[in-house]
Amino acid sequence: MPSPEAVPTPAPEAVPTPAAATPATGPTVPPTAGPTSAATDQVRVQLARGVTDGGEAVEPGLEFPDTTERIYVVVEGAPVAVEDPNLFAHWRAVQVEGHEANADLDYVYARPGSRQARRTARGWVLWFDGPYSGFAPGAYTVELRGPVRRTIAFTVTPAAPQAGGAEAAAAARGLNVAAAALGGRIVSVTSEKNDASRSARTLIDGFPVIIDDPADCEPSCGWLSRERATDSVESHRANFPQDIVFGFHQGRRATVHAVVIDTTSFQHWYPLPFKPRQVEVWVSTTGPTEGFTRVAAAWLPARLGEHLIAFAPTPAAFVRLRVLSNYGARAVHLAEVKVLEVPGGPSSLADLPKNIAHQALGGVVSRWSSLRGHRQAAHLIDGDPATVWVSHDPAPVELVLAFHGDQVALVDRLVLTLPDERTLGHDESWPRTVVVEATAATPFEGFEEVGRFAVPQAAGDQTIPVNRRARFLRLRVTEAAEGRRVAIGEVRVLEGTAPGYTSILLTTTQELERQAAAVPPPVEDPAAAAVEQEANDTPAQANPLVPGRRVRGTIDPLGEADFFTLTVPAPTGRC
Ligand SMILES: [Ca+2]
Ligand SMILES: [Ca+2]
Repeated sequence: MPSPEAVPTPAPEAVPTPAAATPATGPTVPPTAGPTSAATDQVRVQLARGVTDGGEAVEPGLEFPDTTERIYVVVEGAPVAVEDPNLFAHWRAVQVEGHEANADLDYVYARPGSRQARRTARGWVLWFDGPYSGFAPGAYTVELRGPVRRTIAFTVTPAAPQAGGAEAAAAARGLNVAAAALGGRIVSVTSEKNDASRSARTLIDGFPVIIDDPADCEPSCGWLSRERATDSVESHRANFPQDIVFGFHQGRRATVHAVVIDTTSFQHWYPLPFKPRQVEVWVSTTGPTEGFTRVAAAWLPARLGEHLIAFAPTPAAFVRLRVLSNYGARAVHLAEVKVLEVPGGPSSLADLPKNIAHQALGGVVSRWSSLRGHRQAAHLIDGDPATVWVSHDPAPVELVLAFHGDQVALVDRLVLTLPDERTLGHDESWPRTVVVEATAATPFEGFEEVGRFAVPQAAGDQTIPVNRRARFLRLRVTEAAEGRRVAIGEVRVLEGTAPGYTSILLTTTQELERQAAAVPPPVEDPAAAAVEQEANDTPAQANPLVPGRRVRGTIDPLGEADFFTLTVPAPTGRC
C-alpha cells in the first residue's frame, strides 16, 4: 500500500463534481408506457448519490461522475410502503466503456434483510455499488419491476479528461527518461506479481512484451499487480490505489511533460478488464516517498495500445503513476510506461552517451551473415554483456546495424564487449581485426570504409572511433582465431553530438511514419516481374519460379495458399 505520507489536496479542476441536481419535486422520470394503476401514479422514483436516514434523496439526478461509488434508487409512496413489496431493480450497462452493449450488471430486491435495500418512512431505497470496475463512463438503465414498473436511464460522465489515444502518443516528443536504457529505474511499486517477468521493471525495458517462446509470455510480460483478496466489490476496491514510482539517470531531475502508458497484452493474456481506468500522475523533487504533487488525472478507454497523458512542463526527480481503478479484473496489468522529458531545452541526459544500437532505443541488427543456433543476433544489442552472439562460421563474418526508424545518425564510436574468456566455448574466439563501414543508402549498398581496426585481445569493452553519419553501420570481422567461431557480448553504438544535430531518439513515431509514407514506391518494371497465375492453390497447380526473376502474388481471400515450384538441378560434381 502507499506510504502514509501527506497527500496534497487534488487540484480543484480535477475534483469530481456532482452532476446538477434534478429538482426534488415531481416525478424524475415519467412512468413507462402501458397501463398503470392510480396507486402507481402516486409513486415517486429518483436516482441519487445519497439518501438521508429518513429516506430522502441526496443529490438526486440522472448524471453521475465516474468517481461515484454507489447510486441509490429512492422509491416513495404507495403501494411500496409494505413489509415485502416484491419490488426489484435490474441494473444494466447499455453502452458503457469496458462492457458489452446491454450487459446485465445486477438484480437488487427490496426485501427485509437485504444488503442492498432498506425500508424507509417514505417507501424503499435500493442501491448498487456498480460492477468491479465501478461506474465507468457511459449510458445505463435501472428497471424497476414488481408493483412499480419504470425504466430510468442515466449517464456516467468522466470526472477527469480522457487520455490521448495512440495517435496522440505517436506525436508526443521527448526523451523517455524512465527508460532503463537511458538510466531510468523503478524506485518503488505497491505490489507486483513477481520480481521477474511480471515485475514493474518490465515497464521500462522498451517493449510491451519480450518473448523467447511463442507459447509463453516470458521473459518480459508487463507489470501485474497483486490480486484482490476476495471477490467482493469492497475487496476489489481495497486493491487500489496501486502506485509505481519512477526515477531517472543518477537520481537526477528532469523537466517532464507527458506520460505514455502502453496497455498492450501478449496474445489473449491479460485482456481489457485488467487495464487501468482512472490514473493520476504525481511528481516530486524532494524524495521517493514525499513531496508529491498531482500534475494530471485521466481516464483510459478500455483499449490496448498507447495512451498519452500530457501536462504542463514540471521539474521532477520522481514520477508516481497512481492507478485508481481498472476495468474489473482481479489485478491490474500494464505493458510499458514512458516518462517524456520536455524536448528542445537543457536535457538531464545531455552528457549521457546514448547507445542507439540498444534494442530498447530502436536499434536493430538488420543483417547478419552467420548465426549459431540460439545465440541470437539480438544478444548483440540487448544491453546485457553476458548474453553473447556467436557466429556459425569462422571469420570473415559480418553484421549490419540500424537505428531508431532507420534514421541517419551521427555515430561517435562503437564499443565491442568481448565476453569473458572463461565463458567462451572451445571453438569460440574474440574478433581480432574488424572493418567498420557506413552507408546512408540500404543495408546492402553504398558502404564506405570508416576504418580497419585491430581489436585489443582482452575481455570487456573495446572502443572503435567512428565519427561518421550512418543509416546503416556494417561491422565485418575479418580475422579471429583460425577455425573458430566469433563471439561478441554486446555492440554499442554511441551517438555523437554536433551543432545543428538533434538526437535521432527525439524523432516521433508520427514523423517516422510520415517519412516512410513520403518514400515513393519502387518503379516496377513489368518485364522484370512475373505475375502469379491462378489457380495455384495446390502443389499440382504450382507456378514455376524462374531464378533471378521476381514474382508478384496476391493473398486473396485471406488465408488462401499459393504454390510455386522450383527445379533444382542435380549436383554435377563431388561435394
Ligand atoms: Ca515492457
Ligand atoms: Ca548481449
